[in-house]
Amino acid sequence: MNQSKIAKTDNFKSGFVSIVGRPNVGKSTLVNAIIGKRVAIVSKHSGTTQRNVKGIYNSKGSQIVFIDTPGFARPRKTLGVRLNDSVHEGISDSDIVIFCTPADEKIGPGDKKIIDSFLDKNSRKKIACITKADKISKDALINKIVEVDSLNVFDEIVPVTAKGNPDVKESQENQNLNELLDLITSALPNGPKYYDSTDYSTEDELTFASELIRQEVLQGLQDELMHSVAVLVDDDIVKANEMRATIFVERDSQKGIVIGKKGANLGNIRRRSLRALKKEFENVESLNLKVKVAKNWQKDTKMLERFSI
Ligand SMILES: Nc1nc2c(ncn2[C@@H]2O[C@H](COP(=O)(O)OP(=O)(O)OP(=O)(O)O)[C@@H](O)[C@H]2O)c(=O)[nH]1
Ligand SMILES: [Mg+2]
Repeated sequence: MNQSKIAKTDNFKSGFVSIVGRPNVGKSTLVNAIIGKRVAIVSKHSGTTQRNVKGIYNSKGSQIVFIDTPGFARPRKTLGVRLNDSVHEGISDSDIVIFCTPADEKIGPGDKKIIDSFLDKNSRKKIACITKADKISKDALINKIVEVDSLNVFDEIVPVTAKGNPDVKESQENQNLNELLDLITSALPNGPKYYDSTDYSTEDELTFASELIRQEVLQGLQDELMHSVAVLVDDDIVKANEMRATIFVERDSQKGIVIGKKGANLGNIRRRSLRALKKEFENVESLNLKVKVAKNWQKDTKMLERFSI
């Protein structure tokens, strides 16, 4: 190996950064905006992310692996317990913890619970991101920074705005993401490339395709119902032109809602999903969607495993 190559490797920074926070605070949107691609799905509902999703940021001198975790909340079913376990796992696996809290909401007991879970891990650098900074005035943002600072927990506090779904043109622009990246990079140790520099996600194609469809199912649903939805793409078909997938719900009545009057809702989901899938998978030409009832799958460990949760 020549000298210059050794020197370069010596200066290379890399590591793992977990993104934690209550549900719906903008964790997945932040990761997508940093990576510049859709790594994790986003919705207006709490509880969208159901597993740790890794997004990989590659630059000349660094590789940062972001671990987007599910929103941490009081668990009501086995699903909720699993989601919280994923958050703890994400924290343990990381060099830096980014705690997200939205600009337009006060810090509450839900936030404190999450902070407690990484507080004892003194060796980790702790960054607070005040998300959705576009939602409040500059003056209000200063007060928010003071509120977060008074917790005496964080090494850095960064207000950020992250553009939402990469497919939707929204009025807000990304703000402070480069500053955040600089802070992270300077705090990371020298290390190896964990993944190939062309990788930006660790999700396999099947899971990614299922998630794209789930995002479209969630769009029109009420909050209560969204937790009951899971999607599985038939595994032998992902490389073929015709993709087939099943939407699972927990009860017959929910099946009716997802299908809609004369199948109208399912038709819309299918159309939107196909559009999203075609953008990511060149070969996909058609999508066949079925809706099935899997009674109480949120409490069923075997089903949760089947859905990779
Ligand atoms: N105005 C504004 N909205 C945002 C911003 N970031 C996220 N959002 C919106 O907040 C909602 C929740 O975003 P997600 O990224 O799904 O939140 P999350 O924390 O990953 O949620 P869970 O996966 O449920 O824990 C979506 O409707 C986003 O479009 C932002 O910077 N500004
Ligand atoms: Mg999320």
